[in-house]
Amino acid sequence: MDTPLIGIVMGSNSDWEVMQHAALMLKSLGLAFEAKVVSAHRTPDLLFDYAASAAPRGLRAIIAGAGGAAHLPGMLAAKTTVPVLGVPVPSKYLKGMDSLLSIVQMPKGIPVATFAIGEAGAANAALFAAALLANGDAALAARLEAFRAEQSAAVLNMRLPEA
Ligand code: RP5
Repeated sequence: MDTPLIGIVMGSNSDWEVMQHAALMLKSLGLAFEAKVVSAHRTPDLLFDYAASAAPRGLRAIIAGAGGAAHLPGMLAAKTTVPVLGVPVPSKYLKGMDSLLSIVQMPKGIPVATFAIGEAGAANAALFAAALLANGDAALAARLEAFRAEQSAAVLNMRLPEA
């Protein structure tokens, strides 16, 4: 098993349905990652340990997903300078608007890169993490280019039904 370069964390296993899209994208790009449940308010000590160990363990980015009053990405970012990519997970009552606003509205000084609510945000966070790492990895940059080319080809091949 390769040493993980990207950490995917989420506040609950109920977030996995969304966050698995980050994992699937990293897998398809051949990037080593780990995925764990770390809750900001239910396991705060684990959150601190995870953030403290991230850089020494070689993590280059952390993709953090949470729903509701989503403290996880911001608190991780407060405790490590490893880039934190926040994914707002849809919530039952406010449909993820609460998650989005709590992740995106970080006060000045502690940045969290915030992505779209839900699956698209999870997949895009993985693509963004890959782009960060591709700066120093030509093979990964080529795999990202290939992904883009396949995506373009799929759209160019789209056909519409007869009206
Ligand atoms: C947050 O509360 C989690 O990120 C999750 O989105 C939400 C609900 O958690 P569960 O009640 O499903 O464990 O902490």
